[in-house]
Amino acid sequence: MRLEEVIDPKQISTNKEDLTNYGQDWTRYYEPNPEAIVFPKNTQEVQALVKWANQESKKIVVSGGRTGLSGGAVAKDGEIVLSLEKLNQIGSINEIDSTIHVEAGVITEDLQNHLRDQGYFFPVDFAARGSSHIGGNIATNAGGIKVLRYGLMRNWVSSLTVVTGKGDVLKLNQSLVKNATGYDLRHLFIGSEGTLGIITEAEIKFTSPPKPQQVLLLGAMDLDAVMNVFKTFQHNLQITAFELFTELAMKYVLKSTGLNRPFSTESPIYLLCEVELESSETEGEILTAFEKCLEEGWLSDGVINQSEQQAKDFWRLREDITESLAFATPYKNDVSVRVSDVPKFMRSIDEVYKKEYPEFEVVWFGHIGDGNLHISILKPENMSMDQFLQKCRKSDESLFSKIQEFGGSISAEHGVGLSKKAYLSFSRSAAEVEAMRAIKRHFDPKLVLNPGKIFDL
Ligand code: FAD
Ligand code: S2G
Ligand code: ZN
Repeated sequence: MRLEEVIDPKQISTNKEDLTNYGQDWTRYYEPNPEAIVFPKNTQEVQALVKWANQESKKIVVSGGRTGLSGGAVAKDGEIVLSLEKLNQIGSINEIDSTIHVEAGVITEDLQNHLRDQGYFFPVDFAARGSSHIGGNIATNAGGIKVLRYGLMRNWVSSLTVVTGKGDVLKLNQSLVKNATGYDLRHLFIGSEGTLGIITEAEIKFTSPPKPQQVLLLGAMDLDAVMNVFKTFQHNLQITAFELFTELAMKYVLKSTGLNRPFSTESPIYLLCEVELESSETEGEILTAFEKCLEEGWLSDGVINQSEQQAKDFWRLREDITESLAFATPYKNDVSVRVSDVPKFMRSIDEVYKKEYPEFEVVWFGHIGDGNLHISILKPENMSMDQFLQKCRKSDESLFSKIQEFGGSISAEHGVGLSKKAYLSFSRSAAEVEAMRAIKRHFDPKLVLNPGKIFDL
């Protein structure tokens, strides 16, 4: 049976531009080469496509907002890309359950704004919010800048409708708060990166907006100082974000945004700390914590936002780092260790880079409050892409051996996809990977969905 007999030909595209755009995500190391792009409009059409792929031995790559950073939505081997773009309806809100029904293709920021306009708050948040889909956020168990206070995407999924790789439609958990009836299969699909099933609908939880917040931009002397500042703030205040970036990151983001330096003192490390003003005393408590960190010599300088605009500008210094580095096609890593291990870990890796790869410009930034570091290695102008990738992949071995030593993760929040697949064993045991393969075989016996992502069978 031909694809045109399964879905309206108007919902199929094979034009070159679409094949390129929908065949890739944010990574730029794979040549997109899909056979066609299909745009189903509902769960039933997704199910029909998956059944067809099983019958015709076709492979499907599931595509959301394509902001992924590990190649999960890349179609490089003639697959059919199934885009959830047309499943973009925001449904009814349930103010008793504090849930809202969405289709998978709803853009993250659209949901945030829709709930904000009704006086509610959806806290999964990061710089790609304007393009990423809720379905993609669920499939990657997205983290972002507010995990410290609100957790990851996993914490906000009340129920899921999924089309499994064999074409079954599963309605998981029915938005029950308590449901002790065997394995919570919802949590298998969350973070499965499109390899077990296609999320078509979800009931998403929401909460009340935080009280007004203050944002501090601080200059820290070194990594041990960062830990002391973190301890001081988190044990006295309700912090919603605690982000780090280095002077090198600051240099690039100032250049690309044209923003002003928040204060004149250049520091090796900058911290962005967002604090909720829980009571009229909180501003004083923030000042006390800030002054203590200055007196202890942990901070060189710092500033507390005096306006909404300044708070936004401080956030841009952190959130625009990715865009500001894009010119240098950076080689990215997204790793995590226990928060308390960050100083030792970061120092040990920085030593490796400085000693073995002196030509690398390494930009460190990330959600330090979660022990999550983003590393962007900028390609030296005089180095070919092939040579650069070869050196970076070689340097990964040192990075991931260190990760293994610290019991950390080779992918903190961006997923494994294609780009981290070769290193999975640094974070997951053979027994764990075997268990994941068995689960994959159950839900997708003909290996229709996202072939070659996370691990091979
Ligand atoms: P896509 O890239 O389209 O797909 C991602 C994976 O999910 C693929 O494996 C795909 O096959 C699968 N998938 C997509 N939709 C579905 C579905 N409906 N059902 C099943 N599988 C599906 N991520 C973070 O966690 N934290 C951050 O702070 C963060 N910051 C970012 C900043 C920038 C500037 C950029 C470009 C990306 C950032 N990301 C971050 C990464 C990315 O935005 C997230 O992983 C996001 O959740 C991906 O959503 P998406 O819809 O773009 O997914
Ligand atoms: C962030 C973005 C991706 C990167 O900004 O928090 O997840 O490594 C990252 O550039
Ligand atoms: Zn991040």
